[in-house]
Amino acid sequence: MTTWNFIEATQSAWDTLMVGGSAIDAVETGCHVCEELQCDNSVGFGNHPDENGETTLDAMIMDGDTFNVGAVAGLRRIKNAVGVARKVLDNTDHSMLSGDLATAFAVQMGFKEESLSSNESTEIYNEWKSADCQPNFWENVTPNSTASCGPYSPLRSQSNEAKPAIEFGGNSNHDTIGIIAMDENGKMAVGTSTNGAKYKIPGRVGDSPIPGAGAYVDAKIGAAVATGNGDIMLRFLPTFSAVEFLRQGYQPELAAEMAINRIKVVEPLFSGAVIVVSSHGQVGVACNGLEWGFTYVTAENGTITQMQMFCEEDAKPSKASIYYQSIAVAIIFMVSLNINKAYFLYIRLFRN
Ligand code: SD4
Repeated sequence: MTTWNFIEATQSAWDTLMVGGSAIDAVETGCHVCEELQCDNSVGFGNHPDENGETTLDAMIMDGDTFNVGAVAGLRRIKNAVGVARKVLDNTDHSMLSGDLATAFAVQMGFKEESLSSNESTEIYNEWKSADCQPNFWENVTPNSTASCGPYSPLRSQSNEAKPAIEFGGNSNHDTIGIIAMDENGKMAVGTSTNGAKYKIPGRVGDSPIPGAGAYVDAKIGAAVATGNGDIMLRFLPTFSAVEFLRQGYQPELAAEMAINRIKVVEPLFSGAVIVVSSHGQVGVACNGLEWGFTYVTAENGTITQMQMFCEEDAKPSKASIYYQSIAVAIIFMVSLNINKAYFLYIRLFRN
């Protein structure tokens, strides 16, 4: 399964499994296809420049049997970020490398060092500069970051207000690829690849390379991948919590909803989605704050299917309210011979 409408990536991951590749191979291939296709401008080189005009990449692969992770964060000047993550997984005892030193590792592993800029990223950057660097991710700085470019200095007084998640950048900032693959032996792996948030402050790392945030897998239980506002998501570890909800016996649909709801309670304007697949292959998906809904792609028995859903914006009834409503129904049933009394009890429970 993949996030968004990344059909070619899903197809290539499936094809990899069909020729005997492992779940990890499938995840790597799928993510890399998206890196080459620059899926939705959110994956791979040549888009989402940072404040210096540079595109940098985050990627991760996780093995559901060993819990081993290979990840790169803020990778510079290497196009195949997921390939480098795979080398971290296969050729080191580490889990994550970052920045320029990840680039040096990649070069040592045989990857080509090259610019990740394109005409498009340069144009986006120039337009952003001429629009006084709006929008941006700065807060509590001088000069006023909602009106001018930097360099900024910190203001003495700090605000405790929640960050306006809605300003993450609209739908165009939300199209990271996350893949869950299961091979014929039931082995599972997950992976992500992204160029992160457009206009990010250089050095910013999102959720995608962080295990438990962008993706998580325990092959005996299931797997989850996430997409959306990584600055918020990595604080809540939604993919870890979704897998833990599965472990507690919740169905994938509920596990996905509960993982999203944990974020939503604190950050109601948060935008993002979580896909959950149990070790039995059942799927659950939930999203929040995605105006156009969430698209995902499944591959099952060779059939690639694109699915579309809209996010549930209304708060779900709490367990307590479901409990009280059940009691009310029971009372109404028991006293159904006395309609007036039932109505009175119902009003007492719900109108107070
Ligand atoms: C990030 N989560 O770096 C990523 C952005 C994204 O789908 O597109 N997610 O915050």
